[in-house]
Amino acid sequence: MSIIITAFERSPDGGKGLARDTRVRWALEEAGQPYEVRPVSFSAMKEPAHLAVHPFGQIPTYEEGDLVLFESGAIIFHIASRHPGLLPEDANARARAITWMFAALNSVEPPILEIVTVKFAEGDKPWSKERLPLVLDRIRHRLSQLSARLGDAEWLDGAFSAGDLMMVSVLLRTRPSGILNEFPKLAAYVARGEARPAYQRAFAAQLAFNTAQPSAA
Ligand SMILES: N[C@@H](CCC(=O)N[C@@H](CS)C(=O)NCC(=O)O)C(=O)O
Repeated sequence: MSIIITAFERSPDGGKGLARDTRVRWALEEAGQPYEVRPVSFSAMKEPAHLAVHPFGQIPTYEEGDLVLFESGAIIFHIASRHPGLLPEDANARARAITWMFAALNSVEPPILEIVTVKFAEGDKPWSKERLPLVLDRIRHRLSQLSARLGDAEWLDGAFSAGDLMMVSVLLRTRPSGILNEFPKLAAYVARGEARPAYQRAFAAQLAFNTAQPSAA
């Protein structure tokens, strides 16, 4: 059954791989599943056809036969549940890997997303410049806790899992701020994730997609 995901027609990051289709591409590459990409423009995202697939008018989405999913966490959990390689066989190890997926999305990504809010959505507010250091300090606090837990381990809990895939994807979003360099263990962890052949393929695919010449039609 063919898999179709959606991605920005042109990612605002110009192909740096920070849009959330990259993490879905990465999971599909780890699972060895071929997929197609349907580009969606910012305006099409808010129209009924896309809203029928994604209630909040966003990307990524995932279609496989009559299964339609949204939310990168749910999509990656689905891929990891259906194919070997992203979740351990042992039930307790599996539960812990899933815990790290939730931790990435619920405890680490929210403070990181505040950078975008303060810089763009609130950038014109008189208090925005004062707020930014507070936001960065909250991120530092969370990253120092994560770094302490990771320690010198290669991955968060034994072998690489969907928990690491999600955590590395979330941490990559701090890259434009440079904050990751303050946490050498986390920077090395992210570099290990980026070095995985499946990540390399996913990154190259989104880069090619975001830098392709628009068709003449
Ligand atoms: N929690 C959602 C967030 C989805 C999301 O924010 N997608 C962004 C792209 S990475 C988007 O579509 N932004 C455009 C918009 O919200 O209008 C997920 O993890 O999939």
